[in-house]
Amino acid sequence: MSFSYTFTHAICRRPGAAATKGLRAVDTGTPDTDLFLEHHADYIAALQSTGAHVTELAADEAFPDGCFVEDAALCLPELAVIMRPGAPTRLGEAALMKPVLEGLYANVAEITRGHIEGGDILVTEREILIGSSDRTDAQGVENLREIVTPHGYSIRMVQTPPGVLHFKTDCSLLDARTILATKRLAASGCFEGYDVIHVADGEEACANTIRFNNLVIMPAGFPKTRAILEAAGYDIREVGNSEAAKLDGGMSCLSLRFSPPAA
Ligand code: CIR
Repeated sequence: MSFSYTFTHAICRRPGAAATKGLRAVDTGTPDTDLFLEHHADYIAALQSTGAHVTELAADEAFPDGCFVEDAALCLPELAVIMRPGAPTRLGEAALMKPVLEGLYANVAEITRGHIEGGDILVTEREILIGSSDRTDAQGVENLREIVTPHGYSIRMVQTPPGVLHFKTDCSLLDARTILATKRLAASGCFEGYDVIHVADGEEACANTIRFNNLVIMPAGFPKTRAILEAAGYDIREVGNSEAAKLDGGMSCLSLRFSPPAA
């Protein structure tokens, strides 16, 4: 069983009316909250279709970006770690996630120094890759290293490309040895030792997909990359992402994916 892409559980949070005020690097329009909710329901249905149990948390209007739950925590088989988001408006999302994870994990640790957001963390079968970014700094990474090293994990700090929100904006794990990545990120050499599949030119916005059990869940509307992934043997499910994309969000951001330790 591969702990890096095989999961029994996921946690999502519904986007609220405040999503219209979510952070974005470039304003490409205000998200339509009804359509966002429709896409969100499709996303949850895709996760559930693999047999996973999905907890859907209620929207919290105090946090316009609260539906991007991935940034608030890191869930590993042995423990959960509450992150410390680098975006000031998102800091409180971590505290909101803590009691939820305490209900599922006996061991919930917390980042207390620097900043780190889950979107910058790619957990593979052999290591944890973390991209430094505007949201994730060396102090936060060192703090996470101290927490997870005793559990046998090794952390490798790499660089999120300039102008890219998160490391995983540009890459995804496809299986134990394969990563989907943009050419600009793969060119940095950070995936040496892995097999890399490049997203098609012009389709960089679909690099943020997720492998979730038997499925690769990708944003709708990237036919060339879909064809590449299908030819490589992956079972693809597309989910509409037009509204989350207006807030720089994608498939990984919308869930925490994990298998809690047996009680
Ligand atoms: C933000 O800027 O923080 C949100 N609008 C988008 C967060 C996306 N999360 C992710 O890539 N993990």
